[in-house]
Amino acid sequence: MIFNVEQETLPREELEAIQLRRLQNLCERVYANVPHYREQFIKAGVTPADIKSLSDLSKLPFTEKQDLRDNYPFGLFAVPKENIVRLHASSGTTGKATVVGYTQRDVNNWAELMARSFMAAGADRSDFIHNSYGYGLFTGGLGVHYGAERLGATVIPISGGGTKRQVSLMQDFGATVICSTPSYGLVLHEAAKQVGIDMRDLPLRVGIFGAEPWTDEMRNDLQEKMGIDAVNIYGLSEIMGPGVSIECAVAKDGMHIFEDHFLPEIIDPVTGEQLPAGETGELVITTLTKEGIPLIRYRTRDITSLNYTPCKCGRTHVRMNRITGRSDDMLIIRGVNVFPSQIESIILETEGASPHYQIIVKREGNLDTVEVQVEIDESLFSDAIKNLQRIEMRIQKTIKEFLGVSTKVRLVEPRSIERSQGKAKRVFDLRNEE
Ligand code: ADP
Ligand code: K
Ligand code: ZN
Repeated sequence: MIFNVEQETLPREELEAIQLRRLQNLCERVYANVPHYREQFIKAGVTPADIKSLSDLSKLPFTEKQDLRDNYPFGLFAVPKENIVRLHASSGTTGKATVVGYTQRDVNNWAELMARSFMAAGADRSDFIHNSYGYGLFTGGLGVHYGAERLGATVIPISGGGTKRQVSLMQDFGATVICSTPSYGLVLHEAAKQVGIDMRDLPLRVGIFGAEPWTDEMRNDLQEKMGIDAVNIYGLSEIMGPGVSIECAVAKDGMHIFEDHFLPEIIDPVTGEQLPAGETGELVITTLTKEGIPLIRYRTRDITSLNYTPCKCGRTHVRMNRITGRSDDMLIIRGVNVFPSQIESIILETEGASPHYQIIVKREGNLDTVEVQVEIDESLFSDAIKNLQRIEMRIQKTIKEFLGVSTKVRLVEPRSIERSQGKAKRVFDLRNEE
């Protein structure tokens, strides 16, 4: 089931022709209307007329989060302020918030892309969509909301928080689709158990999880706990919000990027060179249709790779693989690069460990130390200390073996790690604090 069959199954040649036309138009728009871009183009010695093929993309300057900050709040907007119908701001996971603006057309396109996303995930107009993404400046809530309405489904705008009530409303209203961060999915499941609801007995059948990195092991866990198909959705406020890409339920193997609206590249994050298809690096996206705040070669800081092989579902749009982390998130521990998601995979594969964890990095003398705190599975809580120590040792040993870093793994009591309503904070890097 495909929401926009024509656009989502375009032969690549036709797709690329559309992309080129839109890229040329984009360059003209930003050159004429955004002083920052005109300066950057001039500095790079390029004019809109130099973009004759898609490969000319690499002549264009990158845009970084810092550029949005330097032009805070509205300096990168490409239309008169009265044409902006909505503002959002990024959640500021890594510093000061950045502001984005949408024209009516941007908002309409976003709704369509989210409607496409729902259908890719296996939802349709008969679904009841329980939307636990936060409503407000964060793009998650409203992005999902308007997409669900465009699809013609029934949206339940519950937002984050009040977890036990959420669970009973899911039961009362018979939600069939849940949208949340994967970590909040776990929190919902936990609350359900506490009030005596087995989520597998609910009509729920699809979970659309995103907004933070997660792993295939976490997918299996959520699918098992809720009796659903769980798919990965990706987006960022600078580019649009949720619905930049999503996995199809048919393959569950990488997220289709809606390429008629977004032009992706993978670059080496250090040299900025474009990498060949299939290689892993930083995802860079150019917005092809956005009017309010179009972005040229925006460096997402997210690490992934692109898969151009045809997909079983019939969509021709390229797939991006699961994000292994943000380049900002990568921990360098005594010279070894580690992504929190790698540690997550190991924890989730260990029997007796729950998926609730946090990683605390400190510097003692000149040495980095890592403590991984993992909640014990409730069923094991009363077990002999000896068994618990065995679990700690197993995780510790596996991390050392697979990631090459020594850590101290500590099992902690069930529910002792703080639960989040949105994006979970897993890493506490205290190395640069007194
Ligand atoms: P902030 O940068 O303040 O967190 P956003 O709310 O716009 O602002 O978050 C976008 C970021 O969230 C992405 O750049 C990415 O790092 C992360 N993200 C979103 N969806 C996913 C996903 N499915 N998997 C991994 N990370 C994701
Ligand atoms: K409906
Ligand atoms: Zn597919």
